[in-house]
Amino acid sequence: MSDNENKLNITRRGMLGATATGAVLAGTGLGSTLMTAKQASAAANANLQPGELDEYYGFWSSGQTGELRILGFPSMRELMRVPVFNRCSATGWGQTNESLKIMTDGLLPETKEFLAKRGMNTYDNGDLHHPHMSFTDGTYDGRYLFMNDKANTRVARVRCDVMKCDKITEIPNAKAIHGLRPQKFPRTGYVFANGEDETPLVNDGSVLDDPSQYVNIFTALDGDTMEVAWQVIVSGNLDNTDCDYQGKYAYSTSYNSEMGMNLAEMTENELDHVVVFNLAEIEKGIEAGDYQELKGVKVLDGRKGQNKKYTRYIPIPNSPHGINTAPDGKHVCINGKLSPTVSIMDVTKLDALFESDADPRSCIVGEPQLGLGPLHTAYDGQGNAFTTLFLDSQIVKWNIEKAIEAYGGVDVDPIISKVDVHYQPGHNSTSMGETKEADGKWLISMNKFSKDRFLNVGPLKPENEQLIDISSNEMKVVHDGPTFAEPHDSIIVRADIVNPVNVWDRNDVTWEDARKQAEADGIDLEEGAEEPIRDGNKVRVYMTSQAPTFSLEKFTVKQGDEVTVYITNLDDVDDVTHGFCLGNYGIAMEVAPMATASVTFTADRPGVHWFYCQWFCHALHMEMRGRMLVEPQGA
Ligand code: RUQ
Ligand code: CUA
Repeated sequence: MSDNENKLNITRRGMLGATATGAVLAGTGLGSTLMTAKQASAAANANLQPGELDEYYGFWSSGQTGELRILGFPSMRELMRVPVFNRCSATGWGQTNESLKIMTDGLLPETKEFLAKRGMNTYDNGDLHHPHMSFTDGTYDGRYLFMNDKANTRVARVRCDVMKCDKITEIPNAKAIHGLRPQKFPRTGYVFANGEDETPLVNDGSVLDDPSQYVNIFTALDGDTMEVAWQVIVSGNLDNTDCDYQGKYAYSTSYNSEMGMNLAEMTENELDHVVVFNLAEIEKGIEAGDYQELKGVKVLDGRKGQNKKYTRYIPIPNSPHGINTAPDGKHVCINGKLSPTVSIMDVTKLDALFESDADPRSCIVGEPQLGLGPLHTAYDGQGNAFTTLFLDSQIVKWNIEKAIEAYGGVDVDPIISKVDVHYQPGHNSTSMGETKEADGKWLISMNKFSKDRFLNVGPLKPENEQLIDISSNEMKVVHDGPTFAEPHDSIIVRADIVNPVNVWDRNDVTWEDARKQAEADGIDLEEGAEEPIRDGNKVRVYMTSQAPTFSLEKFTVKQGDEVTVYITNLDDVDDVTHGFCLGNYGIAMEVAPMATASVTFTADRPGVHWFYCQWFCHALHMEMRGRMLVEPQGA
């Protein structure tokens, strides 16, 4: 923005009211002179001094990057990247045997076959939109994070004790897992996952262009085992999902109730819907055998017009997107996207929909007009809601009770204030806002475009996530946070809930296979072996690492051998991670304190090959290296 444009904006916004003016000024540098004392103190909190720790963890998705990111919040400092669906050069994720087991175990047999034909073990891309933590009794419990992969129809879990992915499940029958939420009560429990794209139920190529045979699938996984518990066939593309604080219902927004195949067909209807899933009735249906088994999963029919007690369809204007349960345990906001409205659903009225044939709209108790392009809503735990307006590039703060009164005919305006964000926000998240412990301190607006907010880095620009102080009615943008592709969604979790370890437990399941193999070879992982163990053309090298040395300074194999290198890091000190990088072999991995990691490759290049520690560990880190000698074939 040029100075002239700023001046114009200030004048124009000046007429719209003080809130918008403040926001514009805050972005110009003039803002500092107008900062209230409260804003100054909030800004000070967000800008921590060196060495100060954050009050919250932020768990960020990364969209098409395929990883999970951990931020310190509110400082917005990026702390860690946890590879999940992607391939990671630093950690060896997607290459080590331990990560490949996690990435391949949960794939469908047909996918394994498909990938094998392409010479691949697993997909190396993903599209991770929605990270959410496991719940106990309506709030985060610090056990796991769950996340979706829209690109290759998977759901993953990250262990919060070590902050590593431990399970990835490919979802059968469904296509493109998008919205995902863990059950809030009594605990997780179920993880609900939406299939966004519709396909023929048996998708074997026998049906191509007969949309009447296309279906969408809603999936419940068991969060403890990461196996699919059941699926429900529904009508319409499923977008986002959430569930109640009572453990009775899950619900998903659905655009394209028309089941159209192109844009014109998909947006034809004025009303789309929310599908409500009755968990107890679905469990009864399974008990009673009212399902078909498809690819090993029990699939119930909850399509519109089935009139079974599994689902109800609530008409909502128009292509609703985000769906968010309020911390009051009663209200759910359904964001209209193509409609300027947010529909408020009262979960206490859902029983009646299933028991009698009440008008499905009877659970809608408010529908305020908030602005253009409402996508997602977050909460402060004090009865207020914050909705992103994609087209208006604003966040609107509004009061839920007032919106309900207005719907009942009372002449009140539920809108409290609006603030400009830069630019085009998708998700927003408040501190603890998707739990019953929402604390109303901070809001993050995840904006899809940064345009001119940062130094130009070429045609591909970062996104911009803006930190907003919501401790008063006037929302204050206090920080811009550029990010690489494309964190859709985030959660902000009080730091005391998350307690990762510093050093791995030697008994961890992660290297169970390595331990078994070592036992079979008569080797102790913690001691390593002086010589490679040969088993036909398979060779196993057992090494330990302790700064600044590997237990082997060289080992010899034959050209064509299938070599597995196991490394156990005996350093049990905070932050002494070693690595193993084998030069010109394309091999590299991380070995964290007290962990074992292994990698398998074919030694098809004869000669001397240096391996080195690729994670800085010691003053003699550069010297932490050794040689692999590969004898040429026939020698
Ligand atoms: S959903 S904004 Cu996955 Cu909104 Cu992205
Ligand atoms: Cu060990 Cu660097």
